[in-house]
Amino acid sequence: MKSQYMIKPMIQKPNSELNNSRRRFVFGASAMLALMSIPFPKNAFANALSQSLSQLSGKVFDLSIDYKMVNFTGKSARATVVNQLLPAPLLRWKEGETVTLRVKNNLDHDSSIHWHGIILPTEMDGVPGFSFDGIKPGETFEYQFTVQQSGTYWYHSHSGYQEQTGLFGAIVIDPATPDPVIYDRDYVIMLSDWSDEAPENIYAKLKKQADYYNYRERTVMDFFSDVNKNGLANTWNARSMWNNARMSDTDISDVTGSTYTYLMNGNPPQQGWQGLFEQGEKVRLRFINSSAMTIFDVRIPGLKMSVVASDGQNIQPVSVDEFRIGVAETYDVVIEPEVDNAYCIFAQSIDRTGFTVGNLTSDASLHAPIPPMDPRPVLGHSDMGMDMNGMDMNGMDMNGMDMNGMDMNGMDHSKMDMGAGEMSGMDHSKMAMGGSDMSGMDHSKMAMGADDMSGMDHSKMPMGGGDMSGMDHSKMAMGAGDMSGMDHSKMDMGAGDMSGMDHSKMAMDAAKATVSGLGLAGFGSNNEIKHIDTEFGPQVDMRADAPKSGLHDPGIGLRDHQQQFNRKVLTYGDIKGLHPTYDTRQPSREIQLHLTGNMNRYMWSVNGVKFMDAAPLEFEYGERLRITLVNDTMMTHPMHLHGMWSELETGDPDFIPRKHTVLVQPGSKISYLVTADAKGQWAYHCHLLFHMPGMFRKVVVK
Ligand SMILES: [Cu+2]
Repeated sequence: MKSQYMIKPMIQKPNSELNNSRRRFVFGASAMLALMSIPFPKNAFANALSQSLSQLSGKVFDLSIDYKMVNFTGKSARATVVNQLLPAPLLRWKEGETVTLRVKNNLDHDSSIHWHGIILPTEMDGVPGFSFDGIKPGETFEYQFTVQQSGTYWYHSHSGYQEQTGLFGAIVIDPATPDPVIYDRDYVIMLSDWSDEAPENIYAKLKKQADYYNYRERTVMDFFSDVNKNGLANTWNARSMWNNARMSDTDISDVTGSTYTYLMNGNPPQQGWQGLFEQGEKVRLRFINSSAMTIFDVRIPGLKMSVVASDGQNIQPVSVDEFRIGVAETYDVVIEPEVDNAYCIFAQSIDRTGFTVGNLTSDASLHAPIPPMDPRPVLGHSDMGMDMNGMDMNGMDMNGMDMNGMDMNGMDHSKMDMGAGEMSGMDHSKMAMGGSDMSGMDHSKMAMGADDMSGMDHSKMPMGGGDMSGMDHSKMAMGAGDMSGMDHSKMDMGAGDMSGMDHSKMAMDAAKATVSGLGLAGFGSNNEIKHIDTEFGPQVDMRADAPKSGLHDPGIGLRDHQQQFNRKVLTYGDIKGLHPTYDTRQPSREIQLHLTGNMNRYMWSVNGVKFMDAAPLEFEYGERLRITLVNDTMMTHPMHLHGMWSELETGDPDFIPRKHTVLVQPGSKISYLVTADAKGQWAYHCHLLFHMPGMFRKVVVK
């Protein structure tokens, strides 16, 4: 226990400017409360010019980039726009056609447009320094490429902070063959974050004080309520841990609603976006998160959403009530709204400091009420990659824990989600279960996904005499978890009555269990998590020693939504490609990359090395490889690889979904496969705009 623990610094900031901002925020929050407690003003949509996206279609497009004064907050500020629009015009292409895009830069700075998620030649990718030199002031650059895919994508500037000031637009590509998704009407829903502050100033403030925009540190009142709930010792330990790590347990986002106004298709919340539908229509909503820094949680109260595409690629439909969309990700959902009703499309920021809304109705005079925001999330031990899930309790001595005679009959482990559990290294050696009555234990919903169970040592776990008849493992899916290395050799199951144990549907597919750490395509990595030398030093303030898989975790702030609100939240583990896996080869190697940083100094890096000092990553043309990302920070990072698909290993080798941007959760790991089928130089980076200077790599395919 650290004696220098103080409450004061957590509730008071010496910085007077900050105090002003705090007052502003408090005002903002109460204004928001007022909004939430009453239905949407009846005339809000009618009075305001609820902006819809303007669309350009065809094969040749003229786009011009300009500055423009806009007003989203009551104050006017300068934006960067395309054809005078924010968001930029929606471009509608057709799969198989060759498109030409003439982009004129009327700014007094270099500019560029990157076609996000589009498979194209490296010189058309629009990244200054990699693909081309950028577009100089007054010049026009002509992009031309053949469209080889269909679905929902977007485009944005890859120069400076232009993306934050409005330079982003949607791309919808209609498929060459009949669309497997059935719908009568579609809308693009573009989510973004606007600030009147110049992005240069936001970044400068973060460099000076990383939690500048975070005024939600837990207060002294929270402290006493935690004491009541968890006891003094536990609260004290948790608090001093956070203090030692010099982080706040509510630092979910770097930049928050204290400066941001969240927009839906360019409409601030007080105005909202509106979409109409007619009786019996299936409506396809194409969500695009074109924010600079904001991850959103999206739901439509009263409606199930069938998620049909992720990052433009069709997936096997998943019915959900809510989903998280990382910066740069896209999700298509199909809904079946009822006529004479209005629905609120509600997107709240991950840190619950603000939201943006739309009204979906068959009758323009109807307006859905805006739901309250969910409670703010609080970071826990597991977000630091410390697995406290009753599994790896560092330092806790479970030796001699005597479970003899414990009646485990009727134990319900149904909500014990081991999906993401890393169980390697578990030592059950002295856990005596002898004599326990385990009949009636229900493991039915105990999903063990593609867990790495290698290294589990059950050697001295005597189960002698235990009555295990009646244990039902039938739905205990153990996927193709690597169980090599599990040592049951000395697990004495002696005279236990195991008759009646039903393992019949326990798909262990032993043939698939592999001995190598590489693991099979579709199931992710089995390799040991290693922190290399460059990860040690003042540039890195945290290393996840027991990162869990991010696959089945809805994410910070969403984990209890099923139990609390009965909302099914999409997880990556739910996503399976609609199209069978394109490249069925096994990966021939794996690159483990650690997302690192020093939160307090606002420095971001990969493997502890910032972009400027890093050698490029080299892929061999044609190779099939795996990338495993380990998040050694408290932030959720959306990682985007240009030029090639990121094939997320969600547990089904036959239907590996393709993505272009993958959220890596705090203290977690995730794996995807890449076929290096595109020669050239490609960017690979965190899509949080202010993380990009450090958390960035050049990928060279040759
Ligand atoms: Cu990041």
